[in-house]
Amino acid sequence: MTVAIYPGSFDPVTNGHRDIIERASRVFDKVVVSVLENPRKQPMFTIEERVEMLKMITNSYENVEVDSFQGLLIDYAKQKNSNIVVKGLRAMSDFEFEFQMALINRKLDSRLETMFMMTNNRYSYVSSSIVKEIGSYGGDICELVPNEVYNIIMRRLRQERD
Ligand code: COD
Repeated sequence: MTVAIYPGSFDPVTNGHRDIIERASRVFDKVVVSVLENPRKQPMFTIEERVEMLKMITNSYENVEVDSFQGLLIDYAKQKNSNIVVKGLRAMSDFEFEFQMALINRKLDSRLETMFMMTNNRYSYVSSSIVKEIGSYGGDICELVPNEVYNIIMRRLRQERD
């Protein structure tokens, strides 16, 4: 059984993330979408909130699990019996960073393969930061985030503005 890990911050989840999850679920037997608990970052949504939102948008996919992790991705992948990491690629700017990450991860664990999925061109400009930026000025984010979590995200953005 091929188990792939799709790691990220998902702060918050966007339609770009959802597109990668959906496509990966058609390629691998199982996809574990996992939120990094990064003590060095100050996220807008807690780990629990991000996990919950991911669960809400993936509950119809039988082969998708949502989880969170701390520490190194290679250790987490081992724990999940996986040697495949899925990453999404938008522009060249993603490539440079992701290329370095893929090489570092393979240096740390030679079994680990990083598989890249090109963004869907409908979402190539979408990122969690853009969602937060637009939302913080009261702009409409309805085409950027999944319908199921739109209200939750809007509520938090409004609270941050007030
Ligand atoms: N279209 C396609 N893909 C997208 C889109 C989009 N519109 N938006 C985001 N993505 C992809 C990103 O390219 C990324 O692959 C993934 O979705 C998650 O994105 P984010 O922004 O939510 O998450 P990141 O990039 O902040 O996540 C970083 C990780 C958590 C993956 C990384 O920091 C990590 O693995 N950390 C663990 C520690 C470790 O092992 N580090 C490596 C050794 S130093």
